Amino acid sequence: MQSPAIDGDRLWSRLMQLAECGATAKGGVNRQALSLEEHAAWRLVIGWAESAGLAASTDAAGNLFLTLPGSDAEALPVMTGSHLDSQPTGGRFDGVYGVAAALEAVCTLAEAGVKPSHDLVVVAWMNEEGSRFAPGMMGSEAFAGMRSLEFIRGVRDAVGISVGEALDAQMAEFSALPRKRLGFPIGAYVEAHIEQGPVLEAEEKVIGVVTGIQGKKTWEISLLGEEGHAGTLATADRRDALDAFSRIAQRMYREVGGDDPLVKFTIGRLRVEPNAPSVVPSRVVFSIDLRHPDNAVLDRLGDALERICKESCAPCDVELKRLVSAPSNEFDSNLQATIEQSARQRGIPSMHLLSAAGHDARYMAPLCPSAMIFIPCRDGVSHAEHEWAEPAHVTAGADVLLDTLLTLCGD
Ligand code: HGY
Ligand code: MN
Ligand code: MN
Repeated sequence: MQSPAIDGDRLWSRLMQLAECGATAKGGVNRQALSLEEHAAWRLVIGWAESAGLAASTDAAGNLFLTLPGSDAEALPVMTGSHLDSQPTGGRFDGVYGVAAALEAVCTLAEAGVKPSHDLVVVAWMNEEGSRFAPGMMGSEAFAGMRSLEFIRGVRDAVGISVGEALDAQMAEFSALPRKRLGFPIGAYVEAHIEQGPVLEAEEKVIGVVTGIQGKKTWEISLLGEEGHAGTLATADRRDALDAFSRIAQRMYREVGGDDPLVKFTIGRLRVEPNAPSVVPSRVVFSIDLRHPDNAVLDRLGDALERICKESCAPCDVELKRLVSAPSNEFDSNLQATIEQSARQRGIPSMHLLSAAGHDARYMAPLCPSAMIFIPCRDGVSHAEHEWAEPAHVTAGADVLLDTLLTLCGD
């Protein structure tokens, strides 16, 4: 069946409206997971979905589903979407593009009177970014049964609010939404997303057929020392947690982040306590985000990071909390071929590439045939307020997504 044409102007307008939910002064967004800003985005997408005849629902992990019912009750749903939460200095496209493009594709079908054989489910995953609540990808991991609801609900943000409390507030705010059981069978999953890297733009391609997502490990590491008077406590008698951190960090940057350009090593969050100019720091808590496409290298470097902590923490103590350990994966080759064929038939230049950024699709891949469609972003910039994508690319990605959904439904 020839795909009906998506409305690119409507899609762009909706992306710009969603960018108002948590808009920052510099033109980006700060739309934290389970925040009032994300609730505002929920209300927009639910309104658009329901006006096209889709049914909105949620689950105990705070995921949002917008469903166009299919004709074959036996057929497993086909799912597509991404996330609505952002980084604190986020852009207008990371995550939200995948939700808006999915909604545009499915609404286009609904408005054309197409009744797909399979339920088509648009999803907005809870807390993909892991900014307010770490680790990220809580909604998709809970859906996939890879993280317990108990663990998730117990995680607290910087001001002590737990995911459980924020989830309960969201459920109260959207109490009219029916609840699906957490983790229902799906037949296939496709996620559209900006590349968040420079490759497509450099190669002058518009569609990225994503082969997989590189591996990732994250930790929260605490160094435990002792408060002391900055003016009276002798250096030799100090258990200075920040001094220990500086030794450990320097070794990590040198010995792990060093010469292999494929290694992505980031210390993105650092908390010093009591964080007072005249007190010797007693506690330092910092994050580590380590990524590499080769699983054996990722494991080896992860072990090296933990060894460095233990070797260089004295006279302080160290606590290592592993948060994520996700190997590199491969997406379904048939789905990749479907995406590539759609781009070719539409005369859109495409290429295969590995995703350097993480996505919820990683956790769908073990459940069902899964794939991702990338579009370029300007200068490869993301997780920054000046993140940008071109309207023509936004439309092209949604067109290819629509073709892929129709192929998955056998329509
Ligand atoms: O961190 C990531 O790779 C994703 O953009 N949250
Ligand atoms: Mn994202
Ligand atoms: Mn992101």
